[in-house]
Amino acid sequence: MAAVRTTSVVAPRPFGQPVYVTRPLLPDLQIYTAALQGIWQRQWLTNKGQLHDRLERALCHHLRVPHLSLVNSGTSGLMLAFRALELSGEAVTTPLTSPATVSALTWCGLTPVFADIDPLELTLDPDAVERAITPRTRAIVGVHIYGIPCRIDQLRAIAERYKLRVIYDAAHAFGTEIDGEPVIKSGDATILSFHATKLFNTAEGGAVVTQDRDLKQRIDLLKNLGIEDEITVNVPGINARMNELEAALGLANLDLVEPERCARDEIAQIYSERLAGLAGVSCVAMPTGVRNSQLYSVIRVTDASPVSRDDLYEHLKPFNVFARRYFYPLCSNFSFCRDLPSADSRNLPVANRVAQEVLCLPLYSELGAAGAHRICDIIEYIFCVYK
Ligand code: T4K
Repeated sequence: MAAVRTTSVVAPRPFGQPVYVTRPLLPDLQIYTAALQGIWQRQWLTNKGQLHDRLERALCHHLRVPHLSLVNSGTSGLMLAFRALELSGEAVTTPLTSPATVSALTWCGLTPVFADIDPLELTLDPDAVERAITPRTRAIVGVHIYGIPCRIDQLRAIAERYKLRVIYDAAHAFGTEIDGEPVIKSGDATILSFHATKLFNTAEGGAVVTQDRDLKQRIDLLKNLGIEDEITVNVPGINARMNELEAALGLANLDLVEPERCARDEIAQIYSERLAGLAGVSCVAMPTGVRNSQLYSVIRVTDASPVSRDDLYEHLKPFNVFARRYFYPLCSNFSFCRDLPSADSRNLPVANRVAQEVLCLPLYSELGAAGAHRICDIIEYIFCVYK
């Protein structure tokens, strides 16, 4: 840990309550209770209920996509996409992601092959992707990490050249647009997560988005145990159904998403204006033309900073501020991955460095501008004292 310097600067007061990296968006309880009353009356709890179908339609409209299959988590969405596309062999992916991406590949019998990331955009480096391709490669699995879109055009060109499928993990990219176009329209399939910690949530849940009606039908079949009718099952499926209580929450939350995103814009702006001046600190920014999903407010604390990322993370805790080091450690350093040849840190120098630098700061509307300023005061104080 960095040495403590004596200083006359007055320590900011700790928050009275824990300040987490995020808080779930929740509708007015009366609105949700009214929706529950309908569920109680219908006595229809899951298996393609009325609210499930209504939420699918509402999300297609909201996100401007033709087809979308609701599922019970982003992770199951990934597995369904891989199975529906009948993938086997190797898939080139990023190590800077949630364990979900790599676990889903592994559960589907696919071997993840890690490629390094772009040092600024933090998504897959297309040149590294191309170098990772072997005769066994069947897919590229890109992650729009922190809502930053992958280099879609370049990945598409590589996929066409090598006849590969492209699946995007857009767990962080609800509402992300590039020049006005929804990022989730790219690739053969894109998955979304509606976990409690996401901008739009159904407590647990997710979706698979595709432009291909047949693929949607296959996913709908697979998510319901492969059941075609009462006596016909021709493929092994899983239970990845979203239930009515989750769909009701989603319907009630949908109108709240845009105001929440705007409120988060203001908080992110405060962080970027106040923290960018600190030595060795930068705010991760969206490329030009990208509409930010505002899921995470990410700073990078580099070697040039007097306080390391890990020290800053620890020193925030006594102030009741619980930032998160998403995604440290890298997936390539997990015990079940590190023996893969592509997991060697010499193959992933950028990702290994970035994983030591990133810190997600609290970002949710309830924090307000005052809360964001208070967190900046605390960080400035830590920089002043611990150097
Ligand atoms: N792909 C990517 C790139 C992902 O990031 C994820 C999920 C997935 C795929 C898979 O999607 P899902 O299968 O999960 O739908 C959280 C989430 O559990 C996980 O969904 C998410 N990524 C990951 C980045 O973050 P944890 O272990 O950090 O969550 P937890 O419980 O520590 O929550 C973080 C903070 O949020 C807490 O400190 C407090 C707050 N919180 C959390 C919950 C659950 C609340 O205030 N209320 C809550 O109900 O994984």
